[in-house]
Amino acid sequence: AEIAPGAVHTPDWLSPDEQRRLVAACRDWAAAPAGMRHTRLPSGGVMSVQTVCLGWHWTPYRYSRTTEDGSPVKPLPDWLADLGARAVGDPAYRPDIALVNFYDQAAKMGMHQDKDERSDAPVVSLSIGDSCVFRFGNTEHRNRPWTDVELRSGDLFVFGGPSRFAYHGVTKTLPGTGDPATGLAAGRLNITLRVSGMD
Ligand code: MD3
Ligand code: FE
Repeated sequence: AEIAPGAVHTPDWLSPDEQRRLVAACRDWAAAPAGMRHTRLPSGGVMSVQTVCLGWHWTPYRYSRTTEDGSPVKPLPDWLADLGARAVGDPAYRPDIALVNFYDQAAKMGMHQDKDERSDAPVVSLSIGDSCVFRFGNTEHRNRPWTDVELRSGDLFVFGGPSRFAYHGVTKTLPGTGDPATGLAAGRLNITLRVSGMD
């Protein structure tokens, strides 16, 4: 379903097997060094979401090849870039950044734009575990109009064209809605694939 020009939601895109494989991979990626942590904000606060980055490390508001403590960022495996190419239906799409977000039952993400990439290539989003309420806004400001969409385990979202720089966020997760058979007993995982536009 196209919820806005360039914003395409494909429910149930990942097979149960692919979801299990991704959960297992996320467990490896979450391990130190360069593992999962609450991103520290310039304000002094920390994000409620926990994140591990592959390819390039994101801190507000730039990408680098090393984490805060100087550890090298984990590589983005070819099989994950291939999955991204399949998601957008273009073998030439080669993401070199993956951000893996983990939401516990209290985590949310405020309305923001993703502008730190130097590319307007699409962003691919994959969701696993508990469902969430995803808020898709407009390109002007973080306020209305927006559309709330429930994202469930296995769902794919591609944000390209005019939707690439739209404000978006996660207002809440819906605890207990995930299937433990994915290997995730609780919480929500979101994997976004992006093109950095950097060498
Ligand atoms: C629309 N993640 O990591 S995924 C993020 O569920 C982020 O963890 C949310 O927003 C999550 O930056 C939302 C959907 C998403 C991701 C990136 C986008 C929508 C987007 C970039 C541009 C436009
Ligand atoms: Fe985002």
